[in-house]
Amino acid sequence: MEKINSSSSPSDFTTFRTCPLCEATCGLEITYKKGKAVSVRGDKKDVFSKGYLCPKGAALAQLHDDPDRLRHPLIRTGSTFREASWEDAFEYIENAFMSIVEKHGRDAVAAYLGNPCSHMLAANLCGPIMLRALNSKNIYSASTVDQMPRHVSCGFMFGSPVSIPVPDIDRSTHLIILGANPMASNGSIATAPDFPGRLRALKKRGGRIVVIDPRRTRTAELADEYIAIRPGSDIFLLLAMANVLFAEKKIQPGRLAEHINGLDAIEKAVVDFTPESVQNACGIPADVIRRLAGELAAAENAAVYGRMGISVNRFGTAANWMVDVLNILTGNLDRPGGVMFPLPVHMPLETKPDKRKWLTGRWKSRVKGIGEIKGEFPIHTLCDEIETPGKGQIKALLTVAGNPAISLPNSARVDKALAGLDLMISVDYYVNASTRHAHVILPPTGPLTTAHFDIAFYNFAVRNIANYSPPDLPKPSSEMDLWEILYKLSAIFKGLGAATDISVFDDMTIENLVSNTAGRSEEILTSLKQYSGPDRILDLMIRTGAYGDGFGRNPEGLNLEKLKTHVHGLDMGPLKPRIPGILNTPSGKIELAPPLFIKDLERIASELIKKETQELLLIGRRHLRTNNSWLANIPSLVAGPSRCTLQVHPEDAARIGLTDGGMATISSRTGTLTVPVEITQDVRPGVVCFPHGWGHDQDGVAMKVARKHGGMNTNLITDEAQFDPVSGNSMLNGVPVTVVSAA
Ligand SMILES: Nc1nc2c(c(=O)[nH]1)N[C@H]1C(S)=C(S)[C@@H](COP(=O)(O)OP(=O)(O)OC[C@H]3O[C@@H](n4cnc5c(=O)[nH]c(N)nc54)[C@H](O)[C@@H]3O)O[C@H]1N2
Ligand SMILES: Nc1nc2c(c(=O)[nH]1)N[C@H]1C(S)=C(S)[C@@H](COP(=O)(O)OP(=O)(O)OC[C@H]3O[C@@H](n4cnc5c(=O)[nH]c(N)nc54)[C@H](O)[C@@H]3O)O[C@H]1N2
Ligand code: SF4
Ligand SMILES: [Mo]
Repeated sequence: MEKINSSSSPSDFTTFRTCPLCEATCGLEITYKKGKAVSVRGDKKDVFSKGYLCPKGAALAQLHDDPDRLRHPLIRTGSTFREASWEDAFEYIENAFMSIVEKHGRDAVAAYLGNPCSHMLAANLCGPIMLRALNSKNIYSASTVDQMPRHVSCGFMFGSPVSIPVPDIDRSTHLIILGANPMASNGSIATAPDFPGRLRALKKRGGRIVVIDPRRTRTAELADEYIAIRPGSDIFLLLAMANVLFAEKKIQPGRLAEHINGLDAIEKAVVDFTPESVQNACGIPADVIRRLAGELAAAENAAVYGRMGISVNRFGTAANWMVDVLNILTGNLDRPGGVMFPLPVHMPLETKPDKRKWLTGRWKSRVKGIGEIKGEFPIHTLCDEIETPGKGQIKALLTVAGNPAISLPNSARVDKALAGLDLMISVDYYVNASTRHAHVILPPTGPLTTAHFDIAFYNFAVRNIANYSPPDLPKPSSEMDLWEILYKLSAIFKGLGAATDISVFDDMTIENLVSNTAGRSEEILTSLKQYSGPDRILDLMIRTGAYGDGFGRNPEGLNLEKLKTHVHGLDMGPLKPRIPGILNTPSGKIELAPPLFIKDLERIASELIKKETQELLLIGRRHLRTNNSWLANIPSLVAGPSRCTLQVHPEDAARIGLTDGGMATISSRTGTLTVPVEITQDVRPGVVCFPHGWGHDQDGVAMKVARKHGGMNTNLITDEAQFDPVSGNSMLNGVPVTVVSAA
């Protein structure tokens, strides 16, 4: 069932698999000739994406066959690398790791998990096992330059940082989008292949879309109304909308009324945030704010959806919190067409309330005493921990699928810190700006020779969907799958040794996982025997999950074997209400007014009275043909004119003396960049916009195409000292900058 042979030759065939490159999980139809992928199209029969694909998905075969994508481990020799065997690479790591741990302890070894970790089956399921084996406090990830505010707001409100409601866009009649540009990003924390098509369908149904963004994006162009907001000020708008709902007696939580705590506290908290008091701060007139609130309350159903743009600033948690408060006050949480909680096949039906409050700050970072969030430290303090001598100083760093030297704020500092490490181990496809500093690079096998299942993103899908893709091609014997690499590292970190047999470690792992299955562990282990690695964990999760066969208890139920027969995916239908079952707070209710968030309002209110400055505020932008910093080596994705332009409003350009196509120097506390200028009405006056993920021409980067299209790295001017203290999330948008002409 997995492959359809299209001719008599066994090496000519067609496969259907899920694209691993973004959150949209599109189905691909890949044609192979002589065992090589020759075309990638959208799979018309895919139950979720129905044939949609974007230029990145179409380039998946180019990525797989990219000659610069590493096929062998590399070990540093002076300023270059030599190809090494896997045995040599792991032995090197074991020796270096052990010597650092003996001298400096476990916290001296840090890990950074990059964005693709959330896309990969092996990273999702075997990554946590490796981190437990590492047993270091110094864990970091791309989450704190991204969605950590969303986790924190949901953790406190619903009791679990991964219980995140998503906009039910296929049934919505009113959608307010703040700080998201799904026309370019294809959607985020809202898995919806063909997001553009779904938005058009919403309009066709007579629905209304409002986009709130400092830049008139393609999503804004498609919307019924576009509102240009001042960067970083969504919290003021959202508080004022809540204020209006109370003032105009439009609170209507409906069936949620019996499931919420803190309604009075919210009313009190927002009372001073009148539309008049916030209009200057957010740049939106009071009457527009009133109308937005009124329309939201009046809609038959509605979803307020906020993403990157409201998260990566100093009030990210508060803004994510208020988004859900508005959804709750208008009765739109957990109802069709509002925002709903998905129930994927690998999750259990009921979260078992353990009655313990979800907490942050359970332990603190060494240098600045920054609290842990969701088991990790905010990335803004990584360099503090690498640079500051003393017991527990980071001496070694493991990166898995991350490019911190380009993706993190104040990249110049990050780059220097990486260069000074005693040991850097990188699990990555490329020698790029970050991994060029590694002592060992371990490349996992490519995207077409590994299995795929979206553990993370089916949690956020706008329908309950499951789709498993086996490897299209056999993995070459000289390559290792990501899970095998992670288990080898786990064995080393646990002190079991680099020579540990992966299958032995794999058996140990699964035995551990089933050890608490009430007397059935032998029987369960036997039924899981046909699989290994992440597939085996996935089968266990599916069978004990909401739709699972319960290892015989529900014979009609699902298991991996059955799922595999659905080559175009399995659609369990639209989202269903999940409250109260999903709530995991000690009260068993939704906490509308967590004390930590209420307290944060003091800080937020104090910003309201600050006087306006003349500084310009820098925001970022994504392009359909990019994926953060890492697909720039694919020719079809970088073709055409450079996308690294500084967008400036004509009024600002005239005042500063900039010309379209001329050069400007942009500077901040952390650095200076000279960049080409693009004058456009699309950005709000007072805002300049530059994309992230560029700057690939450093010494040692072994990506020929990316080097030619190098571009400039905007994170040389973003500032790690600016962050949201509640979630630790960095501020990447709304960065104050000075721009002058470089003519
Ligand atoms: N093509 C492509 N797709 C991607 C990615 C990519 O790099 N390229 N990256 C993936 C990743 S890792 C992520 S996290 C997602 C992100 O997915 P989205 O959140 O949809 O991503 P962005 O396109 O960055 O949209 C953020 C929007 O917020 C706006 N904005 C900036 N500051 C503010 C503000 O203060 N308030 C408001 N209201 N808006 C603001 C920006 O102008 C921008 O339009 O995309 C994913 N998909
Ligand atoms: N200024 C600014 N900065 C930003 C953002 C922004 O909007 N503006 N966005 C932020 C966001 S949302 C994110 S998520 C981060 C992303 O930050 P990172 O996750 O650090 O960076 P990526 O560019 O996604 O780099 C991914 C790395 O993983 C490797 N890789 C890709 N696929 C695989 C795989 O299957 N296996 C392995 N082992 N390696 C793989 C690639 O070669 C690359 O080195 O950037 C953040 N930085
Ligand atoms: S939208 Fe995302 S999942 Fe779909 S083809 Fe493009 S990169 Fe792949
Ligand atoms: Mo991200």
